[in-house]
Amino acid sequence: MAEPAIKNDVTRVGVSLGARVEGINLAAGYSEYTIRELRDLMLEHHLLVLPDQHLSALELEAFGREWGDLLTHPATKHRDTPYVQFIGGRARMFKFTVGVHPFGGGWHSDMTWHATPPHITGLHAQQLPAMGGDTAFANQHLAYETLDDATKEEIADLKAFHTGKVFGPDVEDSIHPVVRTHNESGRKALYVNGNFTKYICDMPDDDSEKLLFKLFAHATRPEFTYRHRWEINDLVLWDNRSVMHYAIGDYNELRTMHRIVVKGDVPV
Ligand SMILES: O=C(O)CCC(=O)C(=O)O
Ligand SMILES: [Fe+2]
Repeated sequence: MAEPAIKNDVTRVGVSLGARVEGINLAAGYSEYTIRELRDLMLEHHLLVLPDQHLSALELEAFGREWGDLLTHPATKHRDTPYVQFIGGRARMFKFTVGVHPFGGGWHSDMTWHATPPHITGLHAQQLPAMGGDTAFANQHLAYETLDDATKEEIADLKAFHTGKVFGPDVEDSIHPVVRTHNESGRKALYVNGNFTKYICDMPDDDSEKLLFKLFAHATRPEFTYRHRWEINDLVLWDNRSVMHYAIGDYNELRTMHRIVVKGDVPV
């Protein structure tokens, strides 16, 4: 007998992206069918909020493996497993230093410096400030689709250089297309970000800088965004092929997260 569809328990959380899925308790187990439905919902909404998930780091890892192979991250890992990142700290409210952010501060898609950056990231809220510490997300399909035709034409075949050296001298760099095509939905998305994208290849520095500045500004227009206000035990999953995100550093208290990143394909 087919399992009941979870689609009835899905509500959109933003105009541009995101859906909240109620009625799932991952700690009680899940079927292939549920995973398939979640994958479909991810393709449709680009970000899923699964509230009230009581999972250890190892259980989160096991759930992550349902989506594919997991990557590790050079900057941080959980004490129980290298396949879960432990992200924690006090963002020291508004103490900005140029080029220095709390982990995930600044608009980015995850690990774009990697040869096969993660398709999916999952973040599981452990400890939260009383207020603040939201994460903002921006739909990069909409960002691409709303560019004017001349810009679309200009960037169609461009590639950009992405560096991982912010995480250590031996971390890799990669070159990826400025516009990537989602390998499951076929939809195009803008794929450059202020954290890791250093320059457009085969273009004079000044032109590259101007073009990137223009693209970054457009990509993060508020119209494309959803801002998630976290509750403890929220598990938020997003598609890095479709969205960028920004961890907002507007708090002083401790904020800790468990995180998984699911290996993707080479962006094309
Ligand atoms: O802590 C957050 O809200 C997001 C951090 C981040 O960028 C990430 O987990 O990839
Ligand atoms: Fe991130």
